[in-house]
Amino acid sequence: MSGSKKNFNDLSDDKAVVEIMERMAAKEIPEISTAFDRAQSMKPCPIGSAVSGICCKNCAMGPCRVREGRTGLCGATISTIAARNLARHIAGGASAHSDHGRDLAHLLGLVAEDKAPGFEIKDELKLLKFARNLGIKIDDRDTKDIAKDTAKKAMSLFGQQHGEVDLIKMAPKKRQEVWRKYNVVPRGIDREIVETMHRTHIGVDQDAEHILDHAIRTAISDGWGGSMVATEITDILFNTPRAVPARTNLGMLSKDEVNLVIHGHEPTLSELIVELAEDKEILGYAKSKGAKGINVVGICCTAIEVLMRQGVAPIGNFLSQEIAIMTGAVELMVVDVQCIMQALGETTKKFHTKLITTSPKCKIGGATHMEFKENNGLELAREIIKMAIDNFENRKEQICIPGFTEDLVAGFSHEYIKYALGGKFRESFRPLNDAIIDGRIQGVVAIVGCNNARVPHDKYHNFLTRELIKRDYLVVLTGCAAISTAKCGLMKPEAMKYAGEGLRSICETVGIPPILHMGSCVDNSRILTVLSDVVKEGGLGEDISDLPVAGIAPEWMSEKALSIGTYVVASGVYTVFSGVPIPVESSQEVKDIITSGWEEKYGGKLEYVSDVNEVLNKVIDHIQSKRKALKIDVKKERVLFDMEARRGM
Ligand code: BF8
Repeated sequence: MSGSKKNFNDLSDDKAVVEIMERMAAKEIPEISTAFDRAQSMKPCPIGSAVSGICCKNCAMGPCRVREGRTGLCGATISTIAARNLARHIAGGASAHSDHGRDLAHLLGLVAEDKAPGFEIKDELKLLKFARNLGIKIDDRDTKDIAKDTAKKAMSLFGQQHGEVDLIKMAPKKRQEVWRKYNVVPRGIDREIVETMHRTHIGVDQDAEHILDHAIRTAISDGWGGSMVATEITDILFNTPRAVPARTNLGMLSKDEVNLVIHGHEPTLSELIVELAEDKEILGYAKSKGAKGINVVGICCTAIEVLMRQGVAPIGNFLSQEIAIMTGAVELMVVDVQCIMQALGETTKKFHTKLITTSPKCKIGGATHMEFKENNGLELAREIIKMAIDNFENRKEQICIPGFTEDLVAGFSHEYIKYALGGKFRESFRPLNDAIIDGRIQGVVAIVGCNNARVPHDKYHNFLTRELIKRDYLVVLTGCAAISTAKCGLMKPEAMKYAGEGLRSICETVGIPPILHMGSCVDNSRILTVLSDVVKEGGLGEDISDLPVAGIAPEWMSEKALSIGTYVVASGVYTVFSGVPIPVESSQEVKDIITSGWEEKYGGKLEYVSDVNEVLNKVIDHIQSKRKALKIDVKKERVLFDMEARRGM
């Protein structure tokens, strides 16, 4: 990698990542091609931008590159192609989240039948709550019977052909009515994804708005369906998160312990690895090989799952995955699904690091495949840890672990936020609603999504978070955005000094940081649950679209981000994408549909804004317009009553 020190700082906000790049430039570590390099040496294909036209490759008469005034060979217009492409991306994202949810529902069923050694139901209360939402009979039935029926019902939501996916009833009544009015209530999760593929096949749905309404239906089946199933069952099996202190960044790699990195999205095998790594016998084995212990750390959303429940250190987000290997200190990286760069296969070859794939859905060249099945989790976890230990002696002397770490507090499930706000006996969102109404908190902004090698790493997440809390906007985060702000020190109670006076007063009273880590990407469903509860609490309108809230995906790159953005919009929230455009730039008609068109129907719009300062202003303007509509835009003076005044009341 070439470039001056200054350039490296321009590429990433993460000092640890910059240090590794500098050391590679100084030839202290082997030269490796990273996503940062590849982004510089290969420009993105310009097709899809407003000037170059759009590409349709859905049949073999093409690919057709269509510019303004022309159509594809079949007559498809720019708008039809743009809508079809966006719908397919959304289906891709929805399928990833939902397939993850399906696997957890399957696991819950096996746990209920005692067929998954090592796993158990850890949060019975959450099971009962979820079972009720699915219409399962509770009475005084045995927990395992309830779990069996819950798993069966959750599974059935995927293949359901008619009716409504039950979980949409978790949304406010008014929201459900909006969806029914526009006929976008999902009938079944898999059905909507399959129908997206069918409608976008050559010669089927050719009306951009009609295609995009189905894209909305598909996205709702993700947020209020597949993702909701994934989050709820993960809590049931591994516990609902509560505030948990932890540390982050590459400095959490250990120079004298076996470093085992878990990476991907599914918590199942990783939870077992984390638990087993503390087993005395295994620790003894590690010591017999010269290591002081076993250090399990994580990357991306698998890291977040085990952070939220067990305080495991997330050492980095999407763009840190290759960089972590380059420290030379990673004995083994075990991956499951999603956001795993194929480049890891080549990168790990240049170091002693072993790369292990475990999902039946994911193999990577250069990796060893050790397949996870629900009934072999314990043995597999043990085998993988042993493999990492055995590899410790192959570590070269020259390792380079950047000395950067940061404290953070994670674990803000919607249940924990409610508890933090009201205490054990009066848990409620009332204090949050009141703080928004009296203006100490101006609104809530969700900053979510990825890193993108075309965008300076972490910088947009961190900039927007700082600017928003300064102005009294509470920020909630998930996914790589959350890891980003944790690494820069904003996710700890001490960060309240950066918050405005109003937000700070709430954080001090409640004892929370000014930004709340709500989990992995699949856990954006938690944000939906909070929004519904805030509406139900009262005083801020009757629907999510009335709330002074907004969503931002500043460094997005994955199809999942597009699905999330779309279900958040469908739920009534203004959502801005930045960094790189949503792939509909070439069609003004489609841009109009997903902005003013969706706003008119669903109360939320999906917009791309390139300038990050403008993103900030637009989000603030939007929230202020919602405050105005709610008539809470005028700051009420706090009146302090003395005893005399009280007597006169
Ligand atoms: O699901 S934020 S880069 S890691 S897609 Fe991937 Fe994006 Fe990160 Fe988690 Ni989400």
